Order: sequence, then C-alpha cells, then structure tokens
Amino acid sequence: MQAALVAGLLIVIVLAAVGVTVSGEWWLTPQAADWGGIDSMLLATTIITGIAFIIINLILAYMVYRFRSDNGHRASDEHHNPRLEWSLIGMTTVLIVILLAPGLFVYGQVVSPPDDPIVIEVVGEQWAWNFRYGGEDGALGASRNDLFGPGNSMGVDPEDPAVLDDRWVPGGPLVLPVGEPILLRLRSRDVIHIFFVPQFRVKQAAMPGMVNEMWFTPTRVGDYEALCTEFCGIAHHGMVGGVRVVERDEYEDWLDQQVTVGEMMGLVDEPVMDEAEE
Ligand SMILES: [Cu+2]
Repeated sequence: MQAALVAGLLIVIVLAAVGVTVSGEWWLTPQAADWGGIDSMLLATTIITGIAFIIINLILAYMVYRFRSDNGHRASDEHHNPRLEWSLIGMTTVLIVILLAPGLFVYGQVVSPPDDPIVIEVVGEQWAWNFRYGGEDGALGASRNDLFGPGNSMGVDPEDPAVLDDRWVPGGPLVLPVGEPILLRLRSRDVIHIFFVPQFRVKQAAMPGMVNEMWFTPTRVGDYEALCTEFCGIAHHGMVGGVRVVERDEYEDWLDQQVTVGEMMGLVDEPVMDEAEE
C-alpha cells in the first residue's frame, strides 16, 4: 500500500514538472540581446536533464512498487558489479561532455568583447546601480577603487582630463542604443553585487577592488530591469535599476542632458554639455 503511494507520488511529480515546462508558464523572458547561443545552451541543458529526470523517476517508481516488501519477503542488496558501475561512469561522462563542450564555445564569445563597443561603467552600491558614460570624447576617464569617498561617489581620478566630460547617472536609468555592442565595466563601492538583466541573458559580478566586464548587443527597444542577484544586505530585494533600450538619436539626446562629472565634482566653471550645439 505505502509502496503504491510512493510510486504514485513520483509519477505525479514527473507529470507536474513536464506539464509546467511544456505550458511555458515559467519559461524564459523574450530575448532582448544578441545571445541566442545562451538560449540554445539553456534549451539543450533542459532537454538532456529533463529526459534524465523523467527516466530516473519512472524507474524509481517502478522499482519501489515492483520490489516492495509486503509479501513476506525482504528486499536483498547486491554489492560489486563492475560492469554496471563502468557503464554508468561511461554514460555519465558522455552526457556531461555533451552538456559542457558547446558551453565552452558560447563562453568563449561571452568573454571576447568586439573591437569598438560603447563602454559604460557600472558602480554598484548598497542598494543602487549607478552609471558613468564617456562624454564628447566617447572615452571614460580613469577611475580607481581607492578614490571612492565623500565627494567622489564614482571613484574617478580628478587629475585625468578625460574625466571632466564623462556623464554621471546616479541611480540610473541605464539608457542604451539599440543594435550597438555595449561593454559594461562593473565596479562596487562596498560588497559584492551581481548585475543581471534577464532579457539580455548575460550577468556579471561587481566586486569591491576589481573591474569586471560583460558585453552584449541590445536587439529590442523597450524598458527592462537590472536586478542584483547577489544577496548584498537588508535592502537587496530593492536593488533594481531601470534599463531603457532606445533608438540611437534618442540615446544621444538623452546623454547630452546628463550632468557631467566635471560639473558634479565642481571641477569646471561652465557646464560642458551645451558647447557642442550652441
Ligand atoms: Cu546588490
């Protein structure tokens, strides 16, 4: 009786898992960056582990019922079956190679940014995402982690002239032009945070004392959310930043309206932002 119940429960778990997956209710959000390779990997992993999950649980349900102990006989166990063990080791090895090998090629792309991306600095802090863009010169001025402090929330080097025209967007949003490769340089002011926009598929950690990189090409105009996926303190759940993917013109207009680092830190007398147009 109990054996039939356990076997029945295992079958219900298999059916529920397959049903939820096939219904698409908990499937991936639609993609908004050029990382189809990652979705293919997720799909392949789900299919291979899904088939293994179904087979293993159905075998288990069958065994629990077929070899139940309620007919006056006891279950027996068997030791040392080298043929069985080697065949299991062989099958597991082949499956793991099939799972991991294509991932190495995709990972190779993830860690190889293109030649001429738009570089944006992301500074994570408890509990907000802040962004710094290169200004008129398109280049980010120098920054160092020992420079974070009162009056220098970006940790930039005020001696570097390239810093002056950089644009500072504390608390976001991160605005990006559609169709152009973006390279984010991630830093942290305090603890470890992880920058993740689910629709972009890639994520990366912002570590105190380090600069980490991630890149992607946004493919779809729209509003998204940057989540922190590293438990980083009491308000971790609220560490959500706005992300907007817009057309190139709109991106440039928006960028021109952002405050420069020079103005922000009182390093220049005149606002830098209006010189170009007027
Ligand atoms: Cu965080």
